[in-house]
Amino acid sequence: MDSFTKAIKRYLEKRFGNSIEDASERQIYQALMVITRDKLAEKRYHYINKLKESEQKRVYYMSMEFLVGKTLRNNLYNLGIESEVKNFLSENGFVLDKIYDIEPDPGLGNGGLGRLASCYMDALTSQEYPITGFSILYEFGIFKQVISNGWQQEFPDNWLDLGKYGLIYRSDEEVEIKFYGETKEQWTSDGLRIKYEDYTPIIAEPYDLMISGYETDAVNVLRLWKSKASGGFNMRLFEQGEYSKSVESKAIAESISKLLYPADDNNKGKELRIKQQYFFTSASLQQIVKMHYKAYNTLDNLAEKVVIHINDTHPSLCIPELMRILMDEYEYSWDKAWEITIKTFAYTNHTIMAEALEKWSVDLFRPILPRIYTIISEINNRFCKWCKDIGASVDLEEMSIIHNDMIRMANLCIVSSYSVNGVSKLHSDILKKDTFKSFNRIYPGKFTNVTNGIAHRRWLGQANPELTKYLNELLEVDFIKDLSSIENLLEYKSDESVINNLENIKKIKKVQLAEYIKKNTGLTVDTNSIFDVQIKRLHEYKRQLLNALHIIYLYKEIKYNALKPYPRTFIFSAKASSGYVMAKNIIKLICSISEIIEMDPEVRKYIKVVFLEDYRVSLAEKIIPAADVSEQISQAGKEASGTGNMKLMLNGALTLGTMDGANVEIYNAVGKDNIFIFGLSSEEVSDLSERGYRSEEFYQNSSVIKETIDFMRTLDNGDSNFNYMADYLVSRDPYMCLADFESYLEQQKLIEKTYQDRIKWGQMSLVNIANSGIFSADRATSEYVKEIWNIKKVK
Ligand code: 26V
Repeated sequence: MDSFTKAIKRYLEKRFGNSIEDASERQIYQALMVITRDKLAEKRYHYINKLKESEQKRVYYMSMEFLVGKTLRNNLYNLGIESEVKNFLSENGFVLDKIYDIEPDPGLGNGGLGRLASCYMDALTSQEYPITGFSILYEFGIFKQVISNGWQQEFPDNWLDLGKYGLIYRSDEEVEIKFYGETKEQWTSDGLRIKYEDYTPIIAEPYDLMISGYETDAVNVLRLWKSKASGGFNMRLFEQGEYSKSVESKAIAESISKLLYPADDNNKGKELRIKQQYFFTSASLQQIVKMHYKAYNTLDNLAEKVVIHINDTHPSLCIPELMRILMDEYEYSWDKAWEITIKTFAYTNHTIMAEALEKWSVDLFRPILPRIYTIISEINNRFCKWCKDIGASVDLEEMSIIHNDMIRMANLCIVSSYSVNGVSKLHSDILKKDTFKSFNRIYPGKFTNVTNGIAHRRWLGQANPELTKYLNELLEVDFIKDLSSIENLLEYKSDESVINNLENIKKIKKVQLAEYIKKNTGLTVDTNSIFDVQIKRLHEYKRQLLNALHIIYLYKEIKYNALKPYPRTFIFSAKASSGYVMAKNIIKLICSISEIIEMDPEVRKYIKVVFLEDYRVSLAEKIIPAADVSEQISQAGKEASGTGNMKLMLNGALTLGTMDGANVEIYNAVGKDNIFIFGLSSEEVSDLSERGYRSEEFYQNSSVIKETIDFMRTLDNGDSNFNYMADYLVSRDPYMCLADFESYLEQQKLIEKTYQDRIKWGQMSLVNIANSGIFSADRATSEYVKEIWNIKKVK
């Protein structure tokens, strides 16, 4: 620690010519970021040497997204020096929390998929497993959301400005990526060779982010690739005065890593997206193969020493890229290359929403990646032939990789990987029984389940130090090291003093959140009210609209039926992808409800609606510890897993949910008396869908639905969209909000009643915390380690 504080002082002197007394907060921030990074790099050096010596198998985790969250606090916490640094700074007149605030959230992801990747990096590193993440160094992460008159507006997120201090540039490991051009077959003395001509080269520059583990010597790396033109700008054009043309190719090259695609809901076959995918998969594969060859002088044993994990289909071009490298650069035959390839890849599916399943049109794809296209096409031909040969009555319409001139990336992944998994029991069952049933028939045993998990060290240890400290003293076990030991809390279920203490901690977190709400929205919320929270991407299938409809119902009852409900604060936070009109309309609707209630003194005594803008990891860390109710109300069968549900449960919120995704497993863990379940099951949804769902029938046949929707229309003032949304619900309602409304209402009433029995609620909350052990990312990643990857700790 002494060396750490010395290093900070030295950095301030050398870099800024400042002593700590004269330093600014911004300088302190920079010094802390750099010194922490370098300390981790030094640890990494020892760790990597051990790893190399042991020649053990490694995992490479490929993901277009890693939603890392702020790094500084996480690293100081993991290094076990947070309180010393805090004291050192406060002795010198600085507040560590204010320094933390300076760091931008590296928003290199859209939502659950990207956050999961980061939780897994953290958990695997804490358990000393050798893993490297690969992704793109987006210059602009997920947009900053500003709400203006209720409508979402998007602004660029220039995170590198202040975020760059955590990165290490590795100029020695640049690689070249080839686009466009033509491939030619050429007979040489060694046989048939592929010659690739007239291609456009792009350079991939590597930047490493150190990933620390909790109380361990392990340090893993997240490698982020940045695109750069090969050869800079055109000097001749520049001299001729054609300045903008001279830098054009540079700008085109750099556009590849410019921006994270801010949509997670549809795949609108964009050229730039294909380029991003190939750019980072090719760069990563080239590096993996090169390192392996250097270590072993052969690639024959690649599959024994390497697992490449594909996080959703976005990195699926890894597969043909490995085939290409093996055949074109290392002269392997097709058969030998294929044998290695199918033993190297494992794939996780994260969605069954048809719009999000990736497909590329052949016409778009082939000119950009001619050689890769030929390889995919050959994989497909051989796969289709194999299907016919085994004589299975298989459905090639459903299974072939290329179909109707579209390349189906999930099919490519299934055919080319040794393992395919879903992310919750229900989701994995749906994959096997429905989405990929024919594949499951011809590949028995290939499909498995690994239920998602969360990094509890961040989501409890760091986000809720008050609860962590209390449980530590009470339980006398190190549940931060091993979350399963948190079940010891169950012993205190009947201990009223424990229940009271938990309630007091919840209150502290609610007061903190209320301050944030006041500061950011101007709204004053009652910290004795129920904090009812729905935080996640805005998607119709997640049904924020159902939640809004319930609030409209309450408003009507308070206003016209003298209902005096127990006070509630409904808290929303969500980004909509920029082209998703209906999602933006739902945000507008929620904001309009909030405004109307705020203007009505009769109503705002009881209910308030808060929409917090710019949902991101650091905001989630503030909201989750303060939540009483966790809204997990997706249409059954649609949410692959959910992970926010687990984070909220761990912090003592009670789930109000459908039997969907991991909610089913939360239900099994806590038992029916400690959760509020409503709505159709996924089979019932399918049945109703098949029979033909008509929301208007629900409107006509239920007086509460009818009255609520009719009332909703009266709120429309021309500037709002109540009428428009009412029409949508009655005429379309694609995710069956109306079908589930009455059952939702019933559970909402039960919540209100139960909350007022403070002991009962406290006990339920305690049972939730105590049973959250299975949702640790340590458990989830251990399953990947044992069931899929077969790797060992670095000792
Ligand atoms: C899809 C697409 C489609 C093309 C445009 C860009 C883009 C970007 C991301 C995605 C991913 C959608 C899949 C996803 O985020 N799934 C979520 O994964 C979580 C972690 O497994 C899981 O908890 C959520 O239930 C699931 O929705």
